[in-house]
Amino acid sequence: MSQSEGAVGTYKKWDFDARMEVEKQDRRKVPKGVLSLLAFSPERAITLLYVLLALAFVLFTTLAIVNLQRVSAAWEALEQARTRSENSHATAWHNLSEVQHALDQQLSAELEVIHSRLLNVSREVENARWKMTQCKAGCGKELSDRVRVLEERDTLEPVLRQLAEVKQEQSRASALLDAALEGTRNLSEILCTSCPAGWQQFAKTCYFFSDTTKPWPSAADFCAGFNAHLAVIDSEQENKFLANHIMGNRVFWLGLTDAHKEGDWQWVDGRSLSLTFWNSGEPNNVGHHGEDCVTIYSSGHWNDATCSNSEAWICERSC
Ligand code: MMA
Ligand code: CA
Repeated sequence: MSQSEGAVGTYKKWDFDARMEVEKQDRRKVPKGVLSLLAFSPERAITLLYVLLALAFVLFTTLAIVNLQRVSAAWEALEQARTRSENSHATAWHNLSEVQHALDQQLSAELEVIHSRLLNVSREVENARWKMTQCKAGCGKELSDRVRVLEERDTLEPVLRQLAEVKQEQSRASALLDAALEGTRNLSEILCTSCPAGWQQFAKTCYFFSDTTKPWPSAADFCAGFNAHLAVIDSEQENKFLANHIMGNRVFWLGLTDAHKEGDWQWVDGRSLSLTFWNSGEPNNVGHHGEDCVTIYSSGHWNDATCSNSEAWICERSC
């Protein structure tokens, strides 16, 4: 044995020893059952392989069968869905054709109506055309007749013109008459001769001072009976004129009232109250019934008094 061979032999021995040691250690680690399984001969290994192969085959077959079942179930569901879809498709198609049929019928009925109307219209057009051809002869005559009438009217024109002139003359005369009437009215106002007996005249106006007394509404009625109204004062001169005709402590109703609305004084002729001669502290609307009618004192001052009081009164009317 060479030196190197000796070295190799030493190495192999060492290697074998080491492996034995490892195996010893492994045997110590692995449990006993597994150890018995692993401790098999080549024949037993082949048998085990076959068994494993058979097991794998069985597993594969089972899986294949299961999958096949699933596929067939899915296929069946698909088939059912397809049938359902075909059915619904057929139903929809049927419905559509029915609707179309109904529409067709309706349309043809409407077309029938339109057609008959068109026939009527064309008949009417034909009629009108016929009438127009007929008219060509007759209407021409009618037109010339009308022209003749218009021409004849020309002969009336001078007469109509005269009539217009007469009308103008009449309106001129009426305007003159109005002016004359206005003149006489002014004259009568200036002369103012038309105040009734017992009435006083002041500035183209007649006044009546009563000797008796009445409540305000009756006094107003009395004046109306003479085409007059209770006195309405619209100047200081007028107020003074009336006051001068009042003797002593007598008072007279004036045509001033707020009976319709408290505090809203109005003259009986509709004029609004602007110039006033209230006594100091008036109007005070005293008493249970209030004071809605106005009297004048000899001083020329006014007082609101109860309308149902009996007082003398002054009527007024233009001359
Ligand atoms: C007083 C005064 C007037 C009132 C009368 C009622 C005499 O005057 O109060 O305002 O209208 O009384 O009689
Ligand atoms: Ca008063």
